[in-house]
Amino acid sequence: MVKGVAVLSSSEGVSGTVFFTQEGDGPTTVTGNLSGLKPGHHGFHVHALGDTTNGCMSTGPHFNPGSKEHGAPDDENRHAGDIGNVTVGEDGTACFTIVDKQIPLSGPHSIIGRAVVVHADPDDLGKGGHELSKSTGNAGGRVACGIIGLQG
Ligand SMILES: [Cu+2]
Ligand SMILES: [Zn+2]
Repeated sequence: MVKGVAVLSSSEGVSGTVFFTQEGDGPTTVTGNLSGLKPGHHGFHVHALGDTTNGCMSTGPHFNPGSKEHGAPDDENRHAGDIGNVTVGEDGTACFTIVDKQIPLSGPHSIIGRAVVVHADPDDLGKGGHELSKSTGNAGGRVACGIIGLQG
């Protein structure tokens, strides 16, 4: 079992912790709690770089080792980092579990040392018809992020 964790911080009052576990070559389970977000759907991705020197802007684009287009978690054509949306309740918090096969915690496409990012707006999963739909899901600003590290 390999475990990872990311502590999210933000200049906009958003905080949270996201945990990752992977058994062998199986899927990765992502569980997390977030608070301080506006109610509704928020794009949630693994971005390529574990660099927050310029806040969430320096985490780079969506992790995309396969050079694909942006999509939904269950699409064949998606960035590895496209793990969809999180749903925030009226109290501004989200508690979620995501199971995904494209975000391993070891090997050449490991997400350890990269970043998770929460966006201001919903991810349209590549289907919104906006000029940004096929690159970012038109998910708006980056409101919180954290670097994914190995957890003991
Ligand atoms: Cu993102
Ligand atoms: Zn993407």
